[in-house]
Amino acid sequence: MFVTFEGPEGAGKTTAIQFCAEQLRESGREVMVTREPGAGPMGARIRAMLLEEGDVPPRTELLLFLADRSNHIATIVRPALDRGAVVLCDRHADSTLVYQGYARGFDLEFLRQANAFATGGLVPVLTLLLDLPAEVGLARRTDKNRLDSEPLEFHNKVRAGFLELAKANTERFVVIDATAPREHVCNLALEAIRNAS
Ligand code: T5A
Repeated sequence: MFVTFEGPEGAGKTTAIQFCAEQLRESGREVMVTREPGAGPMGARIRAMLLEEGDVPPRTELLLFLADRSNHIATIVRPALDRGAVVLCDRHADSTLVYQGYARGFDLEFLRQANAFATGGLVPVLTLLLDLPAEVGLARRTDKNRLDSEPLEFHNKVRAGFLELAKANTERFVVIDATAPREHVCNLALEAIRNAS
């Protein structure tokens, strides 16, 4: 079962994923926690190029996210799904539609096709959108990466883009108010995963 967690910066995805993984493991499921960008040795190198370098031209940025994704799906996610594991992934293809599409301005249809190429057509069963105002999430961050430093207007477009995707894909999106207390957000995420299992 492939579950993705999406949302603006500092929405609490990592926190919710750790909680859900622990709870699901306690009930006997094999759970893989992973993320984009940055899973595996190649992913780690791509992540450093993407988030720790100075300027990265927008087309290069897009291609690096896609390269990370294609490697991640082929070498980590598919094998885990084939074993029957629950895969909890921190960001995936919807982040490309939102950050590189809604916020940077690349054509959405082109990005959909590029995502399908990178994933081989794999689509999550469930996408949990942890939604909150951009400034609330940014204020929670302690260590800033290259994309955090984009202006607030960019991050507002990110939030609006995610909400638009959720509205257009109600069959797999569940939107959670990420301004709620941590325990509440975590429990709602777990409930949504259990309902989709
Ligand atoms: N990106 C990514 C693209 O542009 N295109 C793509 O295709 C992809 C895949 C990745 C960057 O790359 C971009 C998006 C990003 O800019 P990242 O470092 O992986 O960067 O950043 P994030 O995914 O945004 O991860 P964050 O660590 O910022 O946020 P999380 O994981 O959502 O938040 P979390 O759990 O670490 O929590 C942040 C803080 O808030 C607290 C936590 O304790 C922590 O201190 N917190 C709460 N506080 C109050 N109330 C709650 N409910 C809380 N939940 C957590």
